[in-house]
Amino acid sequence: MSRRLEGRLVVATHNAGKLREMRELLAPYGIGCVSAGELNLPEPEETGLTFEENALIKARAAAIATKLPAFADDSGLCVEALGGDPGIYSARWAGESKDFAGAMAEVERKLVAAGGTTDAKRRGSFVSVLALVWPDGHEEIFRGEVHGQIVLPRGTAGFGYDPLFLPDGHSRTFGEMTSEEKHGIPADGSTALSHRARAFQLLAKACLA
Ligand code: ITT
Repeated sequence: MSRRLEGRLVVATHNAGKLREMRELLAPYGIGCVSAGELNLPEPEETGLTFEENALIKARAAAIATKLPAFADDSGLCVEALGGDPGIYSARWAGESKDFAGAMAEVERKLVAAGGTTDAKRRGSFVSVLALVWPDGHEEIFRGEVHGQIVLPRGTAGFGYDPLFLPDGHSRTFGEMTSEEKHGIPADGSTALSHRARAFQLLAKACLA
């Protein structure tokens, strides 16, 4: 049974790009939020083997530390020809220095080595799993995905791997889109574009409606 979210919330992330998107998604619902980064909460080790496990690890740690409901995203880029890599390791491929130009070059190098020379062999998806955890232990989890092509990086908008991802049905990469195009929630109730916005639509229907 889903539970309605009210009052104040901790967004359990240390990633500024994600935080910006999550704040934009939450704003219309009048939910105030503070981030784990702003509260200087320690980053829990992401020891899970799935997006779901890691999202729960982050949300549980923040809910316990703050006694507030906590909202975490675990997300990543999954490249079919690489067996789903970098997947849950997407942030780790960029290293301590968060070198996403280097991580995107690594994806391209490995993809070419794996035979990714035609459109059909350059398929991939972005995945976002959102976990909501209340201090009393109640938990909810939502998953969103968007499929598309892995292309040579284009554009400077967004964050992380946005420049190399061309969503199906579009001619511009996430790195070339405005934030409204990438993760805006359509007013007519149709499905949003990005993985995170799609997961958020499910969360909003269950816990914010
Ligand atoms: P937190 O755990 O503190 O939230 P993180 O960056 O470590 O931050 P993840 O472990 O979930 O987060 O790693 C997800 C990585 O996948 C992220 O760093 C990006 O590089 C990439 N990613 C996820 N969503 C993305 C998006 O919408 N656009 C581009 N890259 C994205």
